[in-house]
Amino acid sequence: MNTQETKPTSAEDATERTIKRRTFLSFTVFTLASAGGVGLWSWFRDLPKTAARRDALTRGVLEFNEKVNNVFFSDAHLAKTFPVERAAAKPRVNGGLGVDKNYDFGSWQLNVEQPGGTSQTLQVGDLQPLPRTELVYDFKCIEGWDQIVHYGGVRFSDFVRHFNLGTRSGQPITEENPDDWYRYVGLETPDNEYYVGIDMQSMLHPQTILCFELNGKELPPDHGAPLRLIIPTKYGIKSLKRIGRLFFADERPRDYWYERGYDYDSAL
Ligand SMILES: Nc1nc2c(c(=O)[nH]1)N[C@H]1C(S)=C(S)[C@@H](COP(=O)(O)O)O[C@H]1N2
Ligand SMILES: [Mo]
Repeated sequence: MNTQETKPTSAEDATERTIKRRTFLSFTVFTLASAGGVGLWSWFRDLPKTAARRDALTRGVLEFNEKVNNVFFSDAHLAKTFPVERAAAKPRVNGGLGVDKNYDFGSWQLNVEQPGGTSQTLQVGDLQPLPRTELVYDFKCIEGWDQIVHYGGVRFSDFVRHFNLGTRSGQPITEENPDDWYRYVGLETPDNEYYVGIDMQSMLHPQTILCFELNGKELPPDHGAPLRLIIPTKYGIKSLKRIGRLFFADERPRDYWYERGYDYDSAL
């Protein structure tokens, strides 16, 4: 299958490129599927009506399906995961901005804001109806250390779909309507001391989670209780602990470490 593409010349916007590549891939597969369908059909029609004809058809279809599956169900973009036994028993704590030990947890709520002023407040219990997910992966800090950690929570992609967030039209977010997505998600601690901005494409990655568990237990305060982000496609600086505010935007949200000279995307 010829899915050659030209290398992007500008490093300006990775999201745009990923979306374009996806659209291009879907289009290519669709075109090949249609063309392949027509080609296969005339070839099949011209075959003598025998068992060979049936077998050839089945074989052709199977081979074709295999190729399509390779494009859509490839897990090459997923972060490597590990057996739970490999996870650190006492994960290291790093970065205490906005995660004061004396925080009044009773006052916590998640403020979710969409442009245009619509907002809602949520509690961790509101995430209960969503499918729980676990992730054991190698967490990487930009300072040069890493460790395998076992997190639990809900997928951000399930979260936006459940609460119908993230699109300009108010329609549910899907892979088919990327032009309708807000381009960024901003996250901030309750005291606004630490804050990050992340492109929507990365937020919708199947391993990006709103996390409330560590090693199968309630997330401890210094790891960001009651709710933190875990985003394995980025360095640890983006995995904001203790989310107080979550908002959608088309402009890049402010980002604590970007303001101090780090790369905005901090992609791995
Ligand atoms: N609120 C908040 N979140 C934060 C930070 C921080 O200083 N404040 N530091 C980040 C950095 S640099 C890292 S490496 C991870 C560390 O997460 P951990 O303490 O759970 O291991 O949290 C990230 N999230
Ligand atoms: Mo870090």
